[in-house]
Amino acid sequence: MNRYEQAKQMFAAYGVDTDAAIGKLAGIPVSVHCWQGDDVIGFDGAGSLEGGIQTTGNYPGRARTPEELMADLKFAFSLMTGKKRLNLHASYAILGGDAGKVDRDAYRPEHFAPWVKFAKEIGLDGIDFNPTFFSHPKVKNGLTLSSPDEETRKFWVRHGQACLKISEYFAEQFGTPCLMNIWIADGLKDVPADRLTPRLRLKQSLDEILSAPYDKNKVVVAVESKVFGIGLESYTVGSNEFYQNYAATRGICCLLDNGHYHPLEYVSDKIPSLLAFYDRVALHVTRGVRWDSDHVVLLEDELKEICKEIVRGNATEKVMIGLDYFDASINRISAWVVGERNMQKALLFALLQPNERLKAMQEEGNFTEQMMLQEELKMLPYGDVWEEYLARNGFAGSDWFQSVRAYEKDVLAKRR
Ligand code: RNT
Ligand code: ZN
Repeated sequence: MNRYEQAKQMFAAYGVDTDAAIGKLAGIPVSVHCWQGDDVIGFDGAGSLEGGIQTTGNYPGRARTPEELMADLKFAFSLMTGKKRLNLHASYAILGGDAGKVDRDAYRPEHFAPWVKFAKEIGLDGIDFNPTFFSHPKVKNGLTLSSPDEETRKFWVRHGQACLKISEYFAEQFGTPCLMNIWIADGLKDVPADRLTPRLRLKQSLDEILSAPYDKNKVVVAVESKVFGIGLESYTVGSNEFYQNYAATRGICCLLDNGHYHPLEYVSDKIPSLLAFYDRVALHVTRGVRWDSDHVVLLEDELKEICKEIVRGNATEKVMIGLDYFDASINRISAWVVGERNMQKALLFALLQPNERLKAMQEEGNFTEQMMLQEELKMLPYGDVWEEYLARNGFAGSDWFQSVRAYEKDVLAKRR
């Protein structure tokens, strides 16, 4: 009996079907962020990353052009497992002859056509999208949609509307809904004199964006809250309460980024809270170290807990999983692959729990056995099931890191 057959029996003893788990895992889409490859700079002219977020490190090989980023993504995707989507930001527009002429408030689907072609060529499930409300000269005093300057505010409203059209285009091209996630950095460094007025303006701006016609079956709009940003420590206009109420009253959804809450608040607990009210919940899976640092996703307890909530809440089709991290201090391809594989590993871990049995114990108040079982389960041979999953998906015995090293030597190191 090989290791997988043995593992299969061990899990079966707990009532867990490993074959079913492997099959299910392959069908859960994960949206991979393009911005790990170029340190969140994009191609529409930004010289540096602004908006309270930061990449640190200067490991060689940052992608500087669409061609380089696509080549890196293609390679990284070839090493990732499972059903994958591409998550793009508006700042990754490929403007061609429109460069310097067309601003973000007038981007059109055609500026993203090369991305569609690329994603189709490598067999992705679809593209998700994010308007880019940062790293741009029209961010005024750190504000966009909540700006008191009407011209500024209107510019960013038009940007949001333009992005709805582009999102719809992505959905049509792939036949899968496109998640359009709105995150703005708007906030203040120091103690505000007025916390309400900017929020009222944000509410108005979002209403104006959503008043543009779009097909709700094609575009799923989400809003992403945050606690603070660098240089914006005292006040964030788009807070958790603001967006949750906004989403609930407007029939859109919330995006939870697990780097965006106070250290003892857990996204694993927020997911089921929202599932009690919403058809969909979107995620940015990241890893904050001390702050919203966007370190590479590791296989940690909270990630497993997040996945358990998705799986045992029967919500693999309701929770839209996206990754959001950017580390410039290590090989960026490796960063992409390690994080994506950890997402998959955590999902597999959750799929391999005897969830119904554990739930029944909780319902019966059988907490003694529930604790015992949860702890016993931690030592089962998950790795053997993971290896089988890899083998069934064409990764048998592959030393993926070897090829990353070779790519670094042949491609990345030559970018100076
Ligand atoms: C910032 C948010 C946001 C960005 C990306 C680039 O704190 O997490 O989602 O990381 O949009
Ligand atoms: Zn995020």
